Amino acid sequence: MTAEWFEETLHSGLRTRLRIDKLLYEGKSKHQHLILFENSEFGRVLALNGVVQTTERDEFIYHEMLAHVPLLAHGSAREILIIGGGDGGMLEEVLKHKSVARATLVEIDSSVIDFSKEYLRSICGSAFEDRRTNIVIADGVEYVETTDQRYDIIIVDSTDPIGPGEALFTERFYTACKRSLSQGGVLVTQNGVPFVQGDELRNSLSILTGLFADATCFTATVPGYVGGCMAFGWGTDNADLRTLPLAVLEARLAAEHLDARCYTAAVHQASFALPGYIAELVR
Ligand code: AG3
Repeated sequence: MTAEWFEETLHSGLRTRLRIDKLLYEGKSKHQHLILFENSEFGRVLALNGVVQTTERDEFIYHEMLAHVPLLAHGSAREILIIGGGDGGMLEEVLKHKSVARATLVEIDSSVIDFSKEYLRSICGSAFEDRRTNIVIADGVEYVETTDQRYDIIIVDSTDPIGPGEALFTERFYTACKRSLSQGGVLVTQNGVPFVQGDELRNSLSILTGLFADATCFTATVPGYVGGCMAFGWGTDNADLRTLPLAVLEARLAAEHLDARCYTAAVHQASFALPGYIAELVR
């Protein structure tokens, strides 16, 4: 029997294939095509509309970096908003922080949440059942435009800017995020792999630079997102948050029980050091 392969269709001249050792689910929700399979290198792999979203083996890198960097830089974040993130991996990392009083997750596709509760417990744990969790099934843009709540951290854990994710890369959305942040709050965004998605990062950063006193990106290498390191957008009016001394980050980390496997205070600081080809896209 010949093996079946999943082929990612995100980039036009680059196609990655992952072997489907066992197909666990395939189907269509109201918003997108979902596939979940087992792969020898990555464990369970979730792809939406042909694009790998998260895998059991490498999800810790993405979720730790996009959650712990802004939360530990802020130092006392109570109200957190996650846009997207229906797999629950980001929610789980956010809830590890003692300061967090409430984590609101706004997901457009409820089926991703139901599905993750059933198949991706190794990624979401019991995050959906935490008493601080507030799940809202809604359009992320409409939610941030209309909420009265102010958030200390907003994490955009989105798909790429194709299909339902497209609206989450617009000036309209980023402006609404800025409005919904508390004073000194931080917006972080999933901003693609700049080597192959440079225009996306340039576009987001040109908007964030106009909205925030401090806008840049930080990076992490996530093996399942091919093409090099991934960039995360960073926008805040408190420029000090990006230049905290190592000792401050270390003390904050020591006070938490994050059990992190990727995040360290030194990795946090280093993630803001941008290679020239990325720095060029950001200014
Ligand atoms: N969503 C980000 C997927 C990005 C894929 N893009 C890429 N390979 N360039 C992750 C959702 C995890 N909670």
